[in-house]
Amino acid sequence: MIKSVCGYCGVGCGLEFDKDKLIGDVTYPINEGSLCSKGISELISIDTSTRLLRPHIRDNINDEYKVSSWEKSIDIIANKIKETPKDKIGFYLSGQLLTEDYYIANKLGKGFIGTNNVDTNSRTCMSSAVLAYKKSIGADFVPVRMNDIFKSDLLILAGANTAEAHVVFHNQIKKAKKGGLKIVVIDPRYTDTAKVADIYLPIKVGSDIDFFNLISKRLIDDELYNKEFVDNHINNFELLKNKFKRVPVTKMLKRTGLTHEQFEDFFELYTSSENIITAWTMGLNQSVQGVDKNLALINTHLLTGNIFKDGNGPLSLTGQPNAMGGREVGGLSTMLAVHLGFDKKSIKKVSKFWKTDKIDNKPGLTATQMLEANLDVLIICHTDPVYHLPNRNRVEELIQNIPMVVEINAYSNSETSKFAHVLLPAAPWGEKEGTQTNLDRTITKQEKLTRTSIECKPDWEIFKLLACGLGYEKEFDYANTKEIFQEYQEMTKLNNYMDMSEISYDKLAAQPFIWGKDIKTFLTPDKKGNLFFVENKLLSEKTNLEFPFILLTGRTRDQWHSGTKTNLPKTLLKYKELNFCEINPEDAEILNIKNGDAIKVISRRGELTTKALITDTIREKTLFIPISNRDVNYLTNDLLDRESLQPDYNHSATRIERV
Ligand SMILES: Nc1nc2c(c(=O)[nH]1)N[C@H]1C(S)=C(S)[C@@H](COP(=O)(O)OP(=O)(O)OC[C@H]3O[C@@H](n4cnc5c(=O)[nH]c(N)nc54)[C@H](O)[C@@H]3O)O[C@H]1N2
Ligand SMILES: Nc1nc2c(c(=O)[nH]1)N[C@H]1C(S)=C(S)[C@@H](COP(=O)(O)OP(=O)(O)OC[C@H]3O[C@@H](n4cnc5c(=O)[nH]c(N)nc54)[C@H](O)[C@@H]3O)O[C@H]1N2
Ligand code: SF4
Ligand SMILES: [Mo]
Repeated sequence: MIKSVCGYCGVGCGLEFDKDKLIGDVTYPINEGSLCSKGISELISIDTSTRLLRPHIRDNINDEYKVSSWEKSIDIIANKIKETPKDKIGFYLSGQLLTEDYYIANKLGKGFIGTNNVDTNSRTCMSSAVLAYKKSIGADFVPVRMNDIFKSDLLILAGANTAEAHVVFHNQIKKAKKGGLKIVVIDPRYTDTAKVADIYLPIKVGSDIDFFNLISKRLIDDELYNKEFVDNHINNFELLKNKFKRVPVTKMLKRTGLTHEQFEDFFELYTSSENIITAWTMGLNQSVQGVDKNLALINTHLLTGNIFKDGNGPLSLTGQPNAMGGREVGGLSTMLAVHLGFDKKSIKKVSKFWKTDKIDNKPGLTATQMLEANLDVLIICHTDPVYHLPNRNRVEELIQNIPMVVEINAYSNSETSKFAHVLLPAAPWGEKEGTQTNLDRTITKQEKLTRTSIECKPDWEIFKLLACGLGYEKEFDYANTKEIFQEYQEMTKLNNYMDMSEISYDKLAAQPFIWGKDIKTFLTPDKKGNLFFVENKLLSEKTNLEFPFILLTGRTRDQWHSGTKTNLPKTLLKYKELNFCEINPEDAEILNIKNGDAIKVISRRGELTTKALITDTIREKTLFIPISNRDVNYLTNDLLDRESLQPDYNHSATRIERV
């Protein structure tokens, strides 16, 4: 029997592999033996006809790919990199890479090629939360753990659909509810998550800042905030108090679409709850004001003092299995490594550690900037930007201007593969080993369960080959993932709150490690939390008579994003039709649309054809299309948050036509 961990979502469930069977690990603290359909079906996805099994190359994206050798393919890429100015090279990584993969790619890009254009799809996912945590509590540090729900009185889920996106955690929420936990769900859709709520608040899309500001203002006005905590541990209180004197309360409540009674019922529960966790995900992060939405939410915890104690705190629910580990390593272009930035001192420390003098001192391009930056080489690994970036028609135009696009993928049917020149076959989950950090800082180990397909290589090894092709054999002389992990462990000593040196790599699979367990104070220089006054600036795309609907996009339980691993003929667990667009019955009636009708959804940027699913679980004038519909981003808007540069995926103005 081998113990390993699921490679899908940020919950990071432990599992056991016995000959050819996968089951949940009953001794594992997070899932206690249970797995969701994705975890159970991990093995199925290793063995499908759509695996990418050999390197492929072509000169032009209109040509057919030809099978190539590793040697030749790496040569072509290395030669191109050597002749390209470093600021014209980009690495587009993924929160699904293992920590060792991330470490090597980051070291190669930032440390030796000398470009900080090393970013990740987490930019489209977590970057607003990263920025908000840094601003308010001083570091990209999640100060709550999932198990805290058992010590809490109230769990608020804002823009998070745990029933479909963090399934096993959702089961734990249901268990905690039996023990007395109250649950509030804030979502424009009455989701499966909302079904377990004590109070469901059908908020209007994009008005979460108003909602959280209403809470903060009331806490201050009614003197219900924690005065002692604020006096001793919090900055900017007077400023916030003064700013709140002039906010238009009635207008704010109106914007949320909630009634006075709904808010009062909620506020009564809120103020009578001693321990509170507020969890959120894409409903807040993916926004032109994603950082501000996070800050408005975190403000409430700073005012009440519901932070850094059991059963309390602002809990960002990371989506991908190792988005957190990637951030720790330094996989965002806006940081260098181990949570260090591009200040002189940090560059000096990291240069010394890596024994290099090539590190550039300014942040690199973000994933959401790379395609329009006239790059000459773009290396994409474990993610599918043509599928996942907003405003796809423009993405397709831009990617065609890049002379060399390299895609490293374990499967052959991504959308990006249509625009690449070189395809390199990676070994997927089960065929490789390495570590990952889940959404609440638990470091676990994926184990190799089956032989690696002959020509496939783990992602770290592919970056190592590339490093060697560029002449850095000595600096990238790793024999296995353990050696890389141990170097990374050593590196975490450069950051005073992140030391991971006590972990034993060999014991990790059986004994996960939780880092930062003892951090119970703010990580800002003055050890105080920072309040920020933020306002809903209504910056998202406006609806009008021509485009009267707001489009939401999001997860369904059994599918993983583009579906290369989950939308397979052999996967028997499809509990939901994938091709649909939810629409409210009143809107459908006005448009004379019946359930199942073929419809065209159109935005200013593109269109797609799908089927109407009429349901009163969605607010009027709002639509929902699951992201397993690969065409979804032909519709979405490429507006970005000005600080995090995360896209405003959830607020595109659209209209519907019957086909
Ligand atoms: N099954 C499955 N699970 C997954 C994934 C997957 O592909 N499939 N992906 C993983 C990843 S990478 C991520 S990031 C997470 C995402 O996890 P979640 O964010 O929980 O999932 P989403 O479905 O994107 O939707 C979030 C909710 O936000 C709501 N929402 C939209 N706009 C607003 C708004 O303005 N305000 C509020 N309050 N709510 C709003 C939507 O209606 C939706 O129900 O899931 C992870 N888990
Ligand atoms: N409209 C809309 N767009 C969105 C979102 C949304 O909510 N709405 N969410 C955004 C978010 S939060 C995210 S995280 C992104 C996700 O978007 P992507 O990251 O593009 O989605 P995936 O389908 O998970 O892509 C992972 C890729 O890695 C490949 N792969 C699998 N295993 C391996 C391996 O071991 N090695 C390598 N090298 N490759 C492998 C898979 O075949 C797949 O092509 O989408 C973003 N885009
Ligand atoms: S909840 Fe997440 S980690 Fe757990 S089995 Fe499901 S996909 Fe895997
Ligand atoms: Mo994500």
